[in-house]
Amino acid sequence: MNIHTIATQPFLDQKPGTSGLRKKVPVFQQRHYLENFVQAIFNSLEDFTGQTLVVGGDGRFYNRQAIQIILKMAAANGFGRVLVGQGGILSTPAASCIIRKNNAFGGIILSASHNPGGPTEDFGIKYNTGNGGPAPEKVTDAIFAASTSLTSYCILEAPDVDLDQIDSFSLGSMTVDVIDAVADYGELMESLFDFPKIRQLLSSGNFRMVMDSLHAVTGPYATAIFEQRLGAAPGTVQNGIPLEDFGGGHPDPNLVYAHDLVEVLFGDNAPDFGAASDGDGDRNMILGCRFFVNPSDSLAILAANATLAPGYKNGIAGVARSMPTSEAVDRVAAKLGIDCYETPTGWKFFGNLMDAGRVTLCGEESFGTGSDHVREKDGLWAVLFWLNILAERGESVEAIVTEHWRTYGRNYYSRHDYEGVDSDRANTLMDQLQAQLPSLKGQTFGSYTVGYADNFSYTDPIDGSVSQNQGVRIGFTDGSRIVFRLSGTGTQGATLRIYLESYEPDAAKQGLDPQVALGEMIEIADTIAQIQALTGRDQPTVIT
Ligand code: VG1
Ligand code: CO
Repeated sequence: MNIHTIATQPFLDQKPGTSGLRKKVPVFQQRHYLENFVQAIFNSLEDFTGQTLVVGGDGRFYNRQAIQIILKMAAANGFGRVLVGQGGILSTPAASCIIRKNNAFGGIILSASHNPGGPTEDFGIKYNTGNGGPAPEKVTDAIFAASTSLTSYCILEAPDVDLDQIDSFSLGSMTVDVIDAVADYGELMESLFDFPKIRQLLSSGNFRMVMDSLHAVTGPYATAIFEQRLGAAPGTVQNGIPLEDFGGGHPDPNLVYAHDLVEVLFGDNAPDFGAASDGDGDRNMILGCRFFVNPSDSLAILAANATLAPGYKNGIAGVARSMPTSEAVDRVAAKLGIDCYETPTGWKFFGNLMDAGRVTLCGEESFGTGSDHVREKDGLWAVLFWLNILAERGESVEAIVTEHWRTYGRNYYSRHDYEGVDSDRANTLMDQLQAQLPSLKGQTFGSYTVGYADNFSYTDPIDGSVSQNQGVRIGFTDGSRIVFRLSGTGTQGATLRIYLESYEPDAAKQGLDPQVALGEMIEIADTIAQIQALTGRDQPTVIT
């Protein structure tokens, strides 16, 4: 075998963020850059000789080249077998499913999720452990440590593998199995949801849906599941061919970036149901006819209606949400008498809770929902869950959501993002906030009084690990909240996220536009954090 050990020098910027290492493509194309990070992953792991690794990505620019490098490095480092999705494609939840189903040692997923793709846009790589979930902080810390002291990496000299044929190949003494990217995942979905009932709904002629895959990874999955298995009309899936640059778009399922879908669902003769997913297929946006479902509400509604889906018919063990996610799901958990956990932002914090059987459903305000069927958030799973609920209840999306508010009260919610802010300015803003924390409690702003102010710290109840500085929280005595944090997924400057929430129990006051309902909160956030003055911006880049 022709294994080469290549001398290299560490790059000092390979610290994984909220979800793996994300950089511009030209950064990854630097000599040895990707190789170093992959070797750092392998160096941080133990006892994987002869084991199985799962590899795939969201199809963005540089996906195929990166996979060829990873395959040859996996062979040189002693893996026994690699499962790779056909065409190099695997959605993030499908990769998680395949790792679990095959008892793989772990997986490498290539994606920068909702960030744009193309020769000068974003690329990313992350490692998932044997439970199918994103590596926890102790693993990502070990990878980073390994990356800073790397002196060489190992790679097999061999021709490229044909990623387009479903077949087995030998790479040195390792086997590469190119597998159907959709089959296992589709089977798992069929085991959780009532496919005959959803099929009835979709083929009844009285129900129209549109799924926008935004030219990203879910195209083949959505077409196979909705159009082929569930009888939705051909053309139900739009922008269904994965493209290396996502057609020039931003594969982010929100009201701003999924504008084509929004136009359809808010236009004349709008269909009953619309959904979109992100670059790597782990996020979802749910729309009804002229109606937007806030992701925090979506999590609460799935929890409240979970037993309508066969996979959850015996009830759910508990729920978890990231700290900035609204407290809507907490109210459902209280009513169901189950535990509700509050974790830092990022799916990696849910893994231990799911592995321990403490929670079944998890969610984040950032259009992420999922369950213990895999260990990643799962966009199409959420869409199928909604379809299952709609098929069972026979009501519109809007009717289901407004009825939920009447029962539990409405948590008005909005997130304001300031993207591409100068890093020094953003850090100054966070430092000044931090400095104010001890004196905020008891202060009154307009009609609101601060009940607590802190920087969120999380102690994992399973392994006791502590994660500090996870976001500044300012809670008011009436239950309203403002949260400030800096993004850990961006690749340019800093992104400041401000999360705003208030609670309205009175059904007569639940129909407001959240920007109006939260108007005073928005002003208070600016007063306390001096957002406009410090960022130099007079409005957010994205409001969701
Ligand atoms: C963002 C979201 C977070 C999500 C993460 C990865 O992180 O806020 O909720 O888990 O993206 O999602 P940040 O640090 O930028 O706020 V994905 O779909 O990029 O894997
Ligand atoms: Co994603």
